Amino acid sequence: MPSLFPALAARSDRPALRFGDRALTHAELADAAGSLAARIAGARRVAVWATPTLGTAVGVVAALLAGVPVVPVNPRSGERELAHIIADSAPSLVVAEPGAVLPPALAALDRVDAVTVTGLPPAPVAAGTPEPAPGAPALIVYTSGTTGPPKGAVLPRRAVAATLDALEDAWQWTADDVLVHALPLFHVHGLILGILGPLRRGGCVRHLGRFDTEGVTRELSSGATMFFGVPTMYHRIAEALPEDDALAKALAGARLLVSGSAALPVRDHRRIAAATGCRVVERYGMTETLMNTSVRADGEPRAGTVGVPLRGVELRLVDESGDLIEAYDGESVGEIQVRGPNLFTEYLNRPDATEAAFTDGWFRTGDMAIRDPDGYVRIVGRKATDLIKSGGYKIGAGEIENVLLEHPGVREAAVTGEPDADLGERIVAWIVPAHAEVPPSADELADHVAAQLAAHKRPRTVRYLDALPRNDMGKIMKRALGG
Ligand code: MCA
Ligand code: AMP
Repeated sequence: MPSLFPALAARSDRPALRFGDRALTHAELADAAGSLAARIAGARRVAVWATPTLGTAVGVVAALLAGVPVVPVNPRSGERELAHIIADSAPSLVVAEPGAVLPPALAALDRVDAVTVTGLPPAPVAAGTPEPAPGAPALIVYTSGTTGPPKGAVLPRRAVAATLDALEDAWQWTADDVLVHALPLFHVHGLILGILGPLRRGGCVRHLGRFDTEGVTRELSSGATMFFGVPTMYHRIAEALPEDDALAKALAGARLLVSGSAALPVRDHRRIAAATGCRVVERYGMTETLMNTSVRADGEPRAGTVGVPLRGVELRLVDESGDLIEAYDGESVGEIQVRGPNLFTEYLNRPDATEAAFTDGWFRTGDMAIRDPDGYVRIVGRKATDLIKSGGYKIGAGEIENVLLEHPGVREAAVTGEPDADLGERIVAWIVPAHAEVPPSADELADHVAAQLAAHKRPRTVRYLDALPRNDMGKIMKRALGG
């Protein structure tokens, strides 16, 4: 397979990565990642402690150059989540930013510090190592399901290349583009699109470290051409715009504003367009499929749609009885199923889950959609009510319920998602306390979930009940809770 990063081999002197005041050109990245690749070559798998730093980007590129599959790890993972990911993916090494303090769950792994300095001698690996086969695993990205612990989606090198090249086509993405974003680097959006995307194009990414509108304004006013964000970020931008002329001006000058990971409400689309004259483009993807559809840079922007299938992606709608929906009528609803080179190969160690995810070679996304007469796809919901999208993160209700039930103050627990203007959905925990007179506080339960799973999985609202509504079979009726 041709190189994932041609600009590294070409040793271009153009900027590649910038995190705060630390930056590397493509040639410098080739040397830094190349020397790190030489140290990790031959490892079975490498965990990357995915802080939003230069070291993470170099570590991931190094592993890809060395042909070693990468497991990006949320540095805010709680104990249980981290233990599961490490046990399941069994990496032999962990790459981390120099100085990063790692938790005990990673203590047994050999640690290699990411190389981020400039002025290194040209690295042999970047120049000479043959590329692994297209089907070889590039990354294993963990994603939540409705129940149980997260599953590791094994993403082959072919999928990374195919999705990034399809986006080049859809967005007219070139080496002259400078992307700015503030997304976490342990998911597809921030890492594959947001870091590997610009590197594959020979362009540049500036990462803000954390999201704020000042950073977006600063970078888009000083050479950045594109911004990627989740709807929560665009909502915060829309809220800030009436009072912030500099932000409006900066966004108006952008070549492309892209939203994804969850639906961007039409109201926020409209507020941003009205204040900046710039239309946000939505694209639709999934950890397992990478990107499936997008509004094209040269297409008609239409709020409330995720555009058309990307080059190479086959997309079909299937109704509840399994029949194909042929109509492009703007009203027939079916599940989105996809096929193409952008897909994952399997869930790691989960042949049962992998088999259940496909039907006749098509991947069942669980997302429900309609198609407009001109092929634009509109997502209208999803099959599983036990999946919550909060801040763009996919979160399984069952995983949180299991952890809540382990708290000594909790007798019964149910988790639902409720509409939230900022997060899209907010996690709500419905709790029957073990002792009604001393219920655990909302903060205590949030801390408990954050410490075991991750901060973004913590309940934002806790409601106390005497009993959970159950049907005759004893199953919790979440609809009666409003979930
Ligand atoms: C708060 N914090 C806590 C607690 N409470 N930590 C421990 N225990 C607690 N009880 C900390 C948080 O860790 C965080 O720290 C800070 O307080 C605020 O956290 P939070 O409230 O979660 O932040 P937020 O305001 O809700 O964040 C909004 C956000 C975030 C920035 C938009 O949701 C985000 O980054 N979303 C991106 C999701 C994403 O990339 N999804 C892609 C997956 P600190 O402030 O220090 O961080 S989907 C995907 O990849 C597919 C393919 C696709 O289509 O894109
Ligand atoms: P994840 O598993 O975290 O990769 O999240 C994938 C899910 O995010 C998809 O199945 C969709 O439900 C949702 N999603 C991603 N992009 C969009 C979008 N532009 N509009 C609506 N939902 C989206």
